[in-house]
Amino acid sequence: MSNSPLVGILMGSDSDLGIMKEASEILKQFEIEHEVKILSAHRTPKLSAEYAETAHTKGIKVIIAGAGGAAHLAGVIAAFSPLPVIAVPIKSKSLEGLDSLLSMVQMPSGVPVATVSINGAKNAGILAAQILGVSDPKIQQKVLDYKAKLEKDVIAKNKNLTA
Ligand code: RP5
Repeated sequence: MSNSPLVGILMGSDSDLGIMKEASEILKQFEIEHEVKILSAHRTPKLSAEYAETAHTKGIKVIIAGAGGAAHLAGVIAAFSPLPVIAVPIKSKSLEGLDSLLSMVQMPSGVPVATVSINGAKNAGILAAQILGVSDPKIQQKVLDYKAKLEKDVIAKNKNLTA
């Protein structure tokens, strides 16, 4: 494993950690170095911009950003960073995460973020691994192994069906 983190996992609040840790867990499974930070588009806008402007100079290759409600974190990071940004809409208390999803997915032309499903932090981690795997055969092999395991699990479930 490289010592320097390749993926930055950001979240708007520590209240997002319960979901966002799933991105960290799958990256650990793929043995991909990553860092985890709380950064808010609204509460720490300067720190968010600073992180986005400098992450690529420190060896980060992909950023995952989770936020809930008026979820502008991924968009703000994408505005300042040349890196691919994966957005995770966090399920909110009032609107079940639809507000988060729409805040993230409806980016203006020219500033994309790749938005996964509501609370889809695990998929965000897998997508980050797939992006890294394009230029790293070892990581790509781990993704292929993961997919083979998915298939094996479904085949086993079919064998166990009794109905
Ligand atoms: C967003 O507001 C965070 O991403 C979080 O999902 C939501 C609520 O934050 P807290 O009030 O729990 O800190 O910025």
